Amino acid sequence: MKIWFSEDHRLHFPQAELSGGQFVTPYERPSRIEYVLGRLKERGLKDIRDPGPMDTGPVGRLLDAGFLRFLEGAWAEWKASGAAGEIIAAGMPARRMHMDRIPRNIDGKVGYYCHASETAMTAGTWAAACSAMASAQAAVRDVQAGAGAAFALCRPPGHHATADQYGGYCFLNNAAVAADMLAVAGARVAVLDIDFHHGNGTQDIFYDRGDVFFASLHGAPEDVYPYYLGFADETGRGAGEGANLNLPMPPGTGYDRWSQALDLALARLRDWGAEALVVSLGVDAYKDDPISFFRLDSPDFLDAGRRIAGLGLPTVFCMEGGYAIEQVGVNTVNVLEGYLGA
Ligand code: 5XA
Ligand code: ZN
Repeated sequence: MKIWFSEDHRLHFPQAELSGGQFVTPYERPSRIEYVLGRLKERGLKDIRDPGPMDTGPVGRLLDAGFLRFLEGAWAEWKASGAAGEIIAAGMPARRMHMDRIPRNIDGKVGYYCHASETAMTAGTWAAACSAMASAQAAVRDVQAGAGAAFALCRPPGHHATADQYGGYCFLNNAAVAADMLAVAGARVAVLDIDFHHGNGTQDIFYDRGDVFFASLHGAPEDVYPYYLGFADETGRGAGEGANLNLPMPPGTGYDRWSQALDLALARLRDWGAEALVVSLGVDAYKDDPISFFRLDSPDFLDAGRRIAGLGLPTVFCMEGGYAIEQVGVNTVNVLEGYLGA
């Protein structure tokens, strides 16, 4: 299996995350990736390649043009406004305010294009986000050329980013663009999101579409971010009705219940007739993850990989979350090894 990865992820390293009313060092930090790379090499998965530049075509086709322009130019505009620190959204349009008028002021624009203020942007965020997207795109091309599977070691992650908003550590939705590239080429595509957090961005992007099925296993939104999406009764709309499956689970969920949910999602994807698979591969369902509340253990990720392989589909894995830093490598590679060994 080829691994697509860019060193440019390091360009995104904000110093601040708003957490519990304090600024802390972000949980989503470059060292996470070092642990994944280290474990990949330790386990003989050494075909690690640089993806080259992002292909702007598929990104521009799926995501909002104004949002992309904003992300690209935000840092320069922020600095030009005299702001001294990192870009952090201070206010967002709320109930009964205008959602459709884009402010001229950069502080207002940041709030307009952001949905969660824990996520800071810095000088290198755009370049890093493009490099993560390039990895996802290279993995798609790999699978389209006949590889059974490919792993995009994306950082920053993507599944919370919608077509026109960032947040939850995500700027560009890598998995969604990967799925869209596969769908545009004619496949019925399933996105299976096993990150602990609901992939609100991916769901939102495909909610009206009948050619991409989105299934997510996640912490119940009543209890955890993203809070306002990810409920079981969200089943898709219009042509997308029936192509969205949310399986929210409560605090303390262990592998027995989680793996039953996984089997249910896999059965639904199979019945729907998926021909290609994108896995949003987060490993924050791990028992010691600092911002999550599931109880999966490291060997469970091996088993999950085996079960996913049972679909027998060409598969693009895109890295999402996981913050128990030293275990992120083992848990991520366990999914891949479970898949490859099946
Ligand atoms: O998958 N998403 C994450 O791991 C980020 C969650 C951010 C919560 N504030
Ligand atoms: Zn997550």
